[in-house]
Amino acid sequence: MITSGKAEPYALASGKSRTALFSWVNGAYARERRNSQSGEIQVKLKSFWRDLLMIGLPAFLLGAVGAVSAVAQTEPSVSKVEPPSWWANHTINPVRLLVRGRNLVEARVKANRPETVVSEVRVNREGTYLFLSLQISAAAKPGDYPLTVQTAAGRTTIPFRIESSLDVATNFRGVNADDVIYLIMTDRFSDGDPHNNSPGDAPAAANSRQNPRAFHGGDLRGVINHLSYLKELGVTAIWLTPWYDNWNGVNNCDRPWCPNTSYHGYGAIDYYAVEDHFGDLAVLRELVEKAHTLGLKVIQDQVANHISFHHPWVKEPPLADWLHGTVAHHQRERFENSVLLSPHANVESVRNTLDGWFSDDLPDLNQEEPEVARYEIQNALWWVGVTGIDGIRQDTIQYLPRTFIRQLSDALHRQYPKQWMVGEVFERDTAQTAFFIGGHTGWDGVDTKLDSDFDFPLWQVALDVFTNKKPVHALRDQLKYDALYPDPAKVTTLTNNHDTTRFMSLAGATLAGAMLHTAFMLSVRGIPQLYSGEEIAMQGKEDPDNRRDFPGGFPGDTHNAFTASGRTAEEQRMWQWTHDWIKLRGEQSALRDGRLIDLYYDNDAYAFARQDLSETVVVVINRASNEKQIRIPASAIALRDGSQLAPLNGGPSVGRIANGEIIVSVPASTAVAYKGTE
Ligand SMILES: [Ca+2]
Ligand SMILES: [Ca+2]
Ligand SMILES: [Ca+2]
Repeated sequence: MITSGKAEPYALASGKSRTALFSWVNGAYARERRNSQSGEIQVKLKSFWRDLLMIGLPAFLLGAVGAVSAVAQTEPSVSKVEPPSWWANHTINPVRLLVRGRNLVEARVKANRPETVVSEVRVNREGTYLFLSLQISAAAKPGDYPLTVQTAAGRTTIPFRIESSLDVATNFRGVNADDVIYLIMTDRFSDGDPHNNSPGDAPAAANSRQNPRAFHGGDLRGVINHLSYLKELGVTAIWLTPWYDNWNGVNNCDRPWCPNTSYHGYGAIDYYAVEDHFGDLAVLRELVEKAHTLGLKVIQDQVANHISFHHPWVKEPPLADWLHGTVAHHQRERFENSVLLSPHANVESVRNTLDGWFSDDLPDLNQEEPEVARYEIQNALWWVGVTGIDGIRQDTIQYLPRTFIRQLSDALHRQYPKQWMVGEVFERDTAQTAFFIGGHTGWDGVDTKLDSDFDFPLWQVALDVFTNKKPVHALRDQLKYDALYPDPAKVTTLTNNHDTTRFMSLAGATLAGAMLHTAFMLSVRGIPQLYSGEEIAMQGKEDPDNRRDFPGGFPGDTHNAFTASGRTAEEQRMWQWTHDWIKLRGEQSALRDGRLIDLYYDNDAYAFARQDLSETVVVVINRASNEKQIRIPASAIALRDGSQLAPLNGGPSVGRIANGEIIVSVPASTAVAYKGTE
């Protein structure tokens, strides 16, 4: 009676709290029964009721409040599902879901619809993350496929969708030497939507064009608005800096780089959301679709190596080994990168390079934990699948285990055979960049299968040559190390990027030098990548000065370099030159795919041929301040006596080939191209 009467309110309680309360009450009742056996039942019962009224009732009432609160705390809840959607007939099946929530210990999960089946449920010790594998039937149609998660304390829903697949004819097309890539720093290109400039949780100081390290308002709509500009320039692919959602706050410190923000995008706080300053998934999909309609490909900047210090995983990692260490205990990256190349490196140095946190504030993910590897591979494929992008630029790729790079490359190619990934191996040593590109096996037995990496060694030499710090033959001297690449045509040749000083701000830079630099980069082997603003000879020293806003992209700009009439004379000259070399590359297949053959090199000049099965193009670069006569060994490129070299870009005409050679007179400080003709 006592138990049933007084326990009634607690019958509403669930799980462990209910059991505990019943045992407490039952314990008291049991003691009374024992006492009753000694003939003292009435006294004890009176004593019980008195105690209950005087002390116990308030305590019971407090307990009731606590128990109700315990109910709320023990019911399972779900706050994030990653990935939120997937596809039927996908090469990854089952897909592995990571569910963030509360009170998930001992959770059971089942699919609400028969086309999906749940297995391999795993919950972390804290009950804050649940992993599950979801098998998707080939017959599953696009739509909602919720799952039910159940614990002893209650149940809740895991939302999940099956997406319709995008058309492979117009999406996922990969990138190759037929393309010219244009790098856009989204925050600094154009503000197409002022409504997203100040998200609710962003302090005013985070969004200020006066601070070169704050958000400036550039966004995906701004890129959409200028797709026609890119088409006019002639580039065929755009690489956008990361669009993952980053932290909206401001870092303050007493160092020169503070206050700063995550406007650059390299510190994800959510791998499955679009930065709210840039737009949302719908705008991103619109951007890719409109780019594709114009014949422009889109490359996503992905960052598998590290996350923001503000990512929820930093305080609550899904697994104990999810990150390399914790905020309190982790290695700081020492950037001894060459140890990655050496078979003689000690394991401590290698582990520091692979596991260390960049500048202490970018926590490093542990891809050797299989759950992390699966998460990141699916994340990469999810973005490809939902947007239709054509390529991926993988940030800081050498700090990822090489076996993981191979896993990721394999997974991309298995699902999207044309898909392309270029890795950032920011090294000036060709042995190191070549070590990471796919197509050959390193001393460690690993072929990364990586489609491309950036040619930073040639980038450095070219900057030095065209700012008069090295003889021109240094270009050829560097290119001979192409012997280290399984296929040098697959490297991505960069003019510059958002991490490097702009050409026009280098010591010794001239407009003529910048023009030679661009001509060389657009005619040498590889896949050329330009950095937004180089086409108008923008200035900018090291980060963040090299990330100035594109003129004309922002409200109130009086200078608009998006139109010919808005450009200065110098800007227009550089723009037209860049445009013309891109056009030439597009017209001449040999400039894209042809074999590179050295013809002549000295302190001032470099002549080379690009030759494929259908044509031969000769490029001659003369850095000297006077005209130069260059002797071309025509027989070496199978041009017969009597045939000609026809100028392709306004260079002076030359005579007919005789005795297996021809003399080309190249005006001062220019680059000319000729095509071999009968
Ligand atoms: Ca904006
Ligand atoms: Ca954000
Ligand atoms: Ca790492």
